[in-house]
Amino acid sequence: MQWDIFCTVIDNYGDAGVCWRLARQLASEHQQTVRLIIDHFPTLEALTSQSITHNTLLDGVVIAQWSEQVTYTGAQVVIEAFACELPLNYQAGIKHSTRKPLWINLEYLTAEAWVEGCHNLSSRHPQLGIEKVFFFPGFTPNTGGLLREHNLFAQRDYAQSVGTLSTLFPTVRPQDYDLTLSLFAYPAAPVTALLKSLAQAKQSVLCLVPACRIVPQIESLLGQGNLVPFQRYSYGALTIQVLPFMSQAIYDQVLWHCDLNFVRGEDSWVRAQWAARPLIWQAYPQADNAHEDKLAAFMQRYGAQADPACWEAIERLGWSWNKADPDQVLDTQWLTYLPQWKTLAKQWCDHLSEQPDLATQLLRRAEQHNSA
Ligand code: TRH
Repeated sequence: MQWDIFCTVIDNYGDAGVCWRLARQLASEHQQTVRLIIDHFPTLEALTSQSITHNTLLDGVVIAQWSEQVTYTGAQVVIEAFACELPLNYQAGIKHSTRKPLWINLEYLTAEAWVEGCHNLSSRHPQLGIEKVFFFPGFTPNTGGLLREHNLFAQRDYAQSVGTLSTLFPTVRPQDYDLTLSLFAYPAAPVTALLKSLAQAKQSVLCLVPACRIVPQIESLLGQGNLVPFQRYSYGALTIQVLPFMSQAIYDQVLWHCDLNFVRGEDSWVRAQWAARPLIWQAYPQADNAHEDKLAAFMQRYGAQADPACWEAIERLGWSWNKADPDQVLDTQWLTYLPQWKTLAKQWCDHLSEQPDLATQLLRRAEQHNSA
């Protein structure tokens, strides 16, 4: 089938990150013909480490520049990611087509229970008279699932067993430290407090910081500006290394090799779950604090099988990270629970992987539409 995936980049990397993974997986694993229509090539260039121009073919996906002139060329499936609103010209093309495509609005991920009642519902477009299906990714069998490539765990297990990080980055040496963590966060996070607490830990700690907007906080903590990527900076028991922004594939490997990953938004959050390593999720901040409901819903699922004492420490860290509470972040009790937390992370990953993945579920939905 021919798929058109539309994506607008609101801010950050998540919208493009999700759409790119989905597009690649549909093309490479499911042999679909995929066009990704996106309004900001630089974001995609950062995620792929490739240069992109209009109609670049990358990993089997045609990448096209979003414009109001994009035409409908008969795709059987149209994905409007995160309610990005299809160009009017394209909508008119659908309206006049003889065989209507399956039109899907792909929603943001949340662990909240209400999505089960809304997943796969459709509503008729008032002007076009076409059904639009609302597809919710999620954590339970009654949702659309999560993006997960079929060979992901084999790659992860191999990389974790041989330790591929120092091969990729010779100066990044987790093997020299008791503990390695990665820190990808929004600037509101209490980064300084966390690093101060780790500087006093009994263990030696390596903190990897992919280029993001928390770097200025680290520069003030260290009292130096312009931190050089890969250079090691010491702060008490802590060593800090800033990493340049990597392709998704390489960032995945960083996650696989850390003992704890701080992640954010949507896509890095999912990838950290597939890493089967402890994670702290920072939800994308929303004006009305709606993200706190999302965090609570996730925490409830993630911690359901955890030992209560271990869970109390994890929960405290998770909430204080999201609520930017430096006093609570200073409590490093969670360090003692890392081995149990690792088991929990593996069990959680195994549990989630029992669900069919998002691309497969979309494909099934499209096949159903086509045969109707
Ligand atoms: O960048 P984000 O904060 O994106 C957010 C969220 O998706 C949010 O829900 C959305 O509303 C907002 O964007 C517009 O976090 P996220 O979702 O984790 O996306 C980051 C992407 O960047 C993810 O695909 C992983 C990738 N990445 C790399 O490829 N290389 C890197 O070095 C790093 C740190 C991340």
